[in-house]
Amino acid sequence: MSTYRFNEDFVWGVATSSYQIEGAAHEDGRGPSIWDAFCNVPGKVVNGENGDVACDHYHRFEEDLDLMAELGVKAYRFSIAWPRVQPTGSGAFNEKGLAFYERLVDGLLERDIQPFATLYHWDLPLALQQQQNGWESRDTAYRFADYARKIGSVLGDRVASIATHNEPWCTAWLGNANGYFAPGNADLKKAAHVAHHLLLSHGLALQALRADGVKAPLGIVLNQSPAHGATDSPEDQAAASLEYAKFVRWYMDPLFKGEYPAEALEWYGANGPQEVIQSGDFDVIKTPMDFLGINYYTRIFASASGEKRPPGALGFTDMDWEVYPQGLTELLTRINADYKLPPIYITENGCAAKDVLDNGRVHDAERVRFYDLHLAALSDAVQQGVDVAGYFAWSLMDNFEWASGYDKRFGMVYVDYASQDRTLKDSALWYRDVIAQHAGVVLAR
Ligand code: IFM
Repeated sequence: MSTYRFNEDFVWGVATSSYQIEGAAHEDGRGPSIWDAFCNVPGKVVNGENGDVACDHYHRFEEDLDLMAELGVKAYRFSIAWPRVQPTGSGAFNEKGLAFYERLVDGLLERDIQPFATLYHWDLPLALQQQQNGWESRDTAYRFADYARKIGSVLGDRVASIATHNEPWCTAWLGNANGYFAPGNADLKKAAHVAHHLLLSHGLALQALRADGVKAPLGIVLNQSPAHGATDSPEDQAAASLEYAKFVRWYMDPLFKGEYPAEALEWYGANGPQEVIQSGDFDVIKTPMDFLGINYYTRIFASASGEKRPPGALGFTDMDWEVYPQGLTELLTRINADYKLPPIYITENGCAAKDVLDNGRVHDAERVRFYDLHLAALSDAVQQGVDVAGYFAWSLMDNFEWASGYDKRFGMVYVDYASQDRTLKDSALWYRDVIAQHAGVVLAR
C-alpha cells in the first residue's frame, strides 16, 4: 500500500449527480430533462434503462447522508437538477424542488459535511432543447445564469462551493459530436457551438453570482487526461498533442487565457465555434475562479496509424478504461506549469468493477487498489508543488451510469436496485479508515 502526504485541512469527499441517483423523475413538479427523453430512444441506453427511480435518493437522502456520516467524509459533491427547480428552464421556479435541496444541504451541515454543489451535471430542462435546441442557442447561456442566481439566492450562504458545469466536454462532445449522450446529436459544428455556449454560461453565472454577493467559492469541473502517443514518431506525438488540445486545452485555454488553442481550431476548420463567438465573450469566459475541479479517470492514447492501445501494466476497469494513476501526477504538474490556477479539487476519481454482493459483503479489492494508487499519485503532485485542496471519490454509491445504464458499478456503496438496500463495499470501509487515520501529515499503509 502507498504513502500519502496531504495537509490537515485536506477535504475528503464523495460525489454523485442528480440524474444518476435521485429518481422521483415525475414527482413534486420536476420537469422532464433531455436525459428522460434520451433514455426513451431505443438503443441509446443499455437495457433501455433510465433514471426514473435510480437510487431513489430523493426519498432516501437522509439514509444516504447517514452513510456519508458513517464513512466520516468531510464533504459531499452533488448536483442540482435544473428541471427539478425550474421545470422548463425559464420562468417560474418550483418551490418543492428548491425545498429538496435545502433539506439536503441542511442535512449535510447538521452532520458536519460540507456541501459542494454543481449546477449542471447534464440534465438540461427538455423544454430548452425542444424550444431552442438547448446549448446550441446563446439564449440558453442566459437562462443558465438566471437559474444560477436563483440557486445562489437560496443556497449561496450555506454551500461550501458552487461549480457551474460538470465536464462540459461530455455535454459538447458525447452529446453533440457523436450522439452517445443526450441530446444525441452527431454534428461537429453543433458540438463546437455548444462548447462555446457552455463556457459563456459559466462566465455569465460567475459574474451574476458575484454581483449578487454570493460568498461561496465559485468554479467549474473539467474532465482531463494527459495524452500519449503510441510511439515517439512525430506523427504519433502530433496526434497526442491534438487530442490534448481538443480534450483539455479546448476548455482550459479559454478559461485561463481567453482564447481557443490554435492547433484545435485548425482541426475544426469550418466546423469550429467562429460563427457564435461574439465580441467580449472571452472576457466573460475568463472571469477569475476560486477553484478548479478536475475529474480524472485514465489517459488518452493517440496513434496516427490507428495502432491499438497496448495492455496497460495495471489493466483496465470494467469501463475498459486503462488504469493509469501516474497520469494524474503528469496532468496536474503540466496544467500547473501551463496556467495560473486557483486551488484544485479532484472532484471525481474512481472505477467501475464487476462487484458481487456475497453474504452482505462486497470484496472490491481492485477498487481499493485503484483509489490507493490514485491517492499516491495525487500526493506526488502535491509534493511537486500543485495546490490540491481535496479529493472526491466517484462515487458514493452505484448509480445510473448514463448510456451504460445500471450495468456499470462505480460506488463505494453497493445498491441492490430491487430492494434499494445499501451495503458498504470493502472500498467504503477502506476509505473510512483512510479518512480516520489521516492525521494530517503522513499516512503509511
Ligand atoms: O458517472 C460519470 C459522471 O457522471 C461524470 N464523470 C464520469 C463518471 C463515470 O463515467
